[in-house]
Amino acid sequence: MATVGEVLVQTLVEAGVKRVYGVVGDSLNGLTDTIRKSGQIEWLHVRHEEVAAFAAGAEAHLTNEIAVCAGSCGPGNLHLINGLFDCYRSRVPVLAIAAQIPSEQIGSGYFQETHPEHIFKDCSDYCELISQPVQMPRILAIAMRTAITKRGVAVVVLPGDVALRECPSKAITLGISASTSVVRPPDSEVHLAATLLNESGRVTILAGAGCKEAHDVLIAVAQRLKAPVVHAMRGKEFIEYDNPYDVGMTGLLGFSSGYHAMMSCDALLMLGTDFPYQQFYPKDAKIIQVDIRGEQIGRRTKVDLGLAGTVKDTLHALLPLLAERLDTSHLDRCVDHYKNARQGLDDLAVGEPGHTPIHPQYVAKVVNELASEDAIFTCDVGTPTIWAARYLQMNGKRRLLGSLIHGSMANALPQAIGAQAASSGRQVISLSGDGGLAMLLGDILTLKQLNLPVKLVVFNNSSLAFVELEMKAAGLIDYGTNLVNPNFAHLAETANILGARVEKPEDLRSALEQAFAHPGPALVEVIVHRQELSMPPTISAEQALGFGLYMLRAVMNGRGDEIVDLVKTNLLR
Ligand SMILES: Cc1ncc(C[n+]2csc(CCOP(=O)(O)OP(=O)(O)O)c2C)c(N)n1
Repeated sequence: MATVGEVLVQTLVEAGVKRVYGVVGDSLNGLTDTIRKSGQIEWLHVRHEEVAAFAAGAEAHLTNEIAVCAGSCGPGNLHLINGLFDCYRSRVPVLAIAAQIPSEQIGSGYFQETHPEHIFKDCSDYCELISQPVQMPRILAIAMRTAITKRGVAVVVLPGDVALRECPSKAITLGISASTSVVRPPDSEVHLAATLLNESGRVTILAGAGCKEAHDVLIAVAQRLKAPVVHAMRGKEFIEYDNPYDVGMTGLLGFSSGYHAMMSCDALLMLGTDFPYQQFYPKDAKIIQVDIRGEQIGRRTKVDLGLAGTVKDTLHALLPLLAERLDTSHLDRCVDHYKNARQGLDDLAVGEPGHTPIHPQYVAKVVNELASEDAIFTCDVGTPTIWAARYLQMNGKRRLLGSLIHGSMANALPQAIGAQAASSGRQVISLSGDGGLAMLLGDILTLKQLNLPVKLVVFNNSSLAFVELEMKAAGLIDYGTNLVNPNFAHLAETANILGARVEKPEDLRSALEQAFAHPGPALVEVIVHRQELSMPPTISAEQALGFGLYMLRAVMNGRGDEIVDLVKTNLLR
């Protein structure tokens, strides 16, 4: 009779799982040994379980298929948590196997004892303890179906001894795949939406991650309504390209054209977005919101009409009902504004020989130019996300991943690991912060060990720069943000990874070219300007006051030069 572990692995194989990310440990040994013997699933050994969870999330994001991570009992699976929160909130299908202490010891305060079925509740859609072998196939099937259909996280808690016992029940075929169901609101509601849009003056579209697979119909709707399209960061990879209606982003990472397109409309059509910042929504416009998850409708701004359905299916129903609009003045104004804003951003992305430290914008711009047509980018939370938002160009083939809802630092390297493992042959580039990279630094070793040719571009500004901006905007003196860094390029070389350190703009291009052409993993560390802080598209009175206060305090603390820099790089834009 097959063991529980064997039936579990058989189920994973039949569901198309190719690999499991994790760190071994006694309570997991039964499972890892079965994986070894199966020869059909790869065990991808990372150095920190958080990396395993982020990597699985990246794989799921890119493939649309369920991906798997695992951690041993107690601390091993606790380390998964932050990465799993990211997967859960980004809605990607991930199964986590949380090994548990021997079943007879549960409840006795045993070595490494925790209760994962409680701990993982907040970051999963399904979380169950398998306390006896006969349960396993059914619990696993429910877990996997939940993760796949809800696009979320499922956790099975499996004591090591149970995994080794004989399994009296057989593997269950899941019988489902990632949902391709057509989901759209009833005709009556689609008609209401069409009437509202047809009767409104200026219409603006705000598009998010739910616009995946809806590119063409979205453009057709924008064309019909002569509506500028603002995107949220998670929508960037799906709708920014081949889009003459694109007017950029709004929000804290965005720029002024996106902000004004939103604020100057009479009707806002929100498509597959849960964009969280209330202050960036128009106050008086009529708002229509389309979202596959009805529970998200209206939770950020008031909504006049909420439509529960996929963006793609809903827009296909809506498009024939929309009257062709002839007045292009709102669109023209927003597109012109965008051109100006874009020019302003491009002007900052310069690398004049001899001018140091290098502008991080220039780094992002050159990376964008040199990256392949179908590159996969990951960007760390912090300023790398801003540079990615502003300077990476999407084209329908490129992909862009970040920790864009959970907002966890140190996401980029782990996500690059998962992206590369799942997409061999594609170029994977991580835009890493020096703080972010250092946080899960151990896993640069994984690149060599698993032979993953990821390219790490490290923005070394010797600081937690994004937080410095936050502090300054709040009128605080920056504190606790300084980083005393090693030479990351040397560090990479010690780990047998190609390393380069770039201090002058004139050396950047060739260093990146060399790294990108290298067949193995490579790290390019660029010493960038610390004060190159990006201002939100509109700065509130409190923030402006904050900057003023910061300056006053900094001057009083004898940091006048820094102020001159700050004013030059930020406030005079
Ligand atoms: C795990 C975690 N810790 C702390 C934060 C708060 N935080 C957000 S951005 C940031 C700084 C990131 O620094 P770095 O990676 O060096 O990028 P930089 O902004 O300097 O370019 C911090 C500390 C966070 N988002 N996640």
